[in-house]
Amino acid sequence: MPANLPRIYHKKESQLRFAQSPEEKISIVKEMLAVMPKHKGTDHLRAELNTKIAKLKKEIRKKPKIYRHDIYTVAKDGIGQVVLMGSPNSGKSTILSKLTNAKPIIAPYPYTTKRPDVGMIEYENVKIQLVDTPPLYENFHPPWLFSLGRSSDLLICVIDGLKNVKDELEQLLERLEEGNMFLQSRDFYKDEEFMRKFGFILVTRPEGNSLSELRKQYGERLDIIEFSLNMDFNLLKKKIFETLGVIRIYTKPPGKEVEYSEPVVLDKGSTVLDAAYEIHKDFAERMKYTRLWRGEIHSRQVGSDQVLEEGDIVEFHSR
Ligand SMILES: Nc1nc2c(ncn2[C@@H]2O[C@H](COP(=O)(O)OP(=O)(O)OP(=O)(O)O)[C@@H](O)[C@H]2O)c(=O)[nH]1
Ligand SMILES: [Mg+2]
Repeated sequence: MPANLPRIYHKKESQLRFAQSPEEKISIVKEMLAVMPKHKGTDHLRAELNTKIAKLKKEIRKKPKIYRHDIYTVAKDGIGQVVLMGSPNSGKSTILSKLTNAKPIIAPYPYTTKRPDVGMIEYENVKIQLVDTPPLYENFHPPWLFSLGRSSDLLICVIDGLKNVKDELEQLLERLEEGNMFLQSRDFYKDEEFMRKFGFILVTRPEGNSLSELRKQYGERLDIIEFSLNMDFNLLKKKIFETLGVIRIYTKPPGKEVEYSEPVVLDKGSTVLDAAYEIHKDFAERMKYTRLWRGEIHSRQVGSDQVLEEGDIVEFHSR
């Protein structure tokens, strides 16, 4: 019997390849187990993953105690976790305070933020989690900070426009590579050596600095956006939503109205089956057939492998 694993499982599996600490690996394997359907075809894989967890736990027990608690994790919330990273005093906490209701400490001197601060971006009918982090600088690469970056859904790197932006960006990208991350836009080529991290660059206080040279050099790989205190923050929120690479679909219980206030958020390219899994694992397993409404097209019955688009309405019929 084939395992028939959902898309989210494969996404986690590729994350596991780049994980560095055993703690991070355990948390990814646990997520893989949580999304795995329960049937005979997955019994073997389930056992394998449980053995893997046991081995990793053994590895942790062997490590000196001091490292064990050296990890700050941020539980994901909303439709995606966006992490701000960058050098000291670049404006990360300022960005968090402008896009969300969070009140982080902002100060005109570096090394202000000591641990992750979290806020929620409200954009149309969705909420996106934004995480501010301590600065990333030479000789300070706590494993938990890289781990947070890797597990994020989107990485925004912040550059201080008062400094030499080219040097700043170069150093930042190098540091990310030390953490196994390659920052790029969604449509850039696939790099196999590092984990592809989708995101963009925000340059704060860009007034005195021309970004045209920077864009010439990095523009194909990365979007470079100017941040200023009087910009239209809604445009920035839109950019964040769009770079998350998700679609919103709506469900319609049979015989009832569409639930527009509660979109189901899926990765682009997701199918009807992925949508059912997102709602509930058992639900996906009981699915009989699905009707789809798209734009002007009247409803039609579709298979579980139908790829969904932004704004689709689905009506699941279960056994
Ligand atoms: N004018 C202006 N000032 C900014 C901007 N972004 C940040 N600042 C100022 O720069 C200083 C540092 O900002 P923070 O938001 O604390 O920077 P940070 O990156 O969180 O700093 P660390 O937590 O130390 O890494 C503060 O005095 C901010 O008011 C900006 O876009 N324009
Ligand atoms: Mg800060």
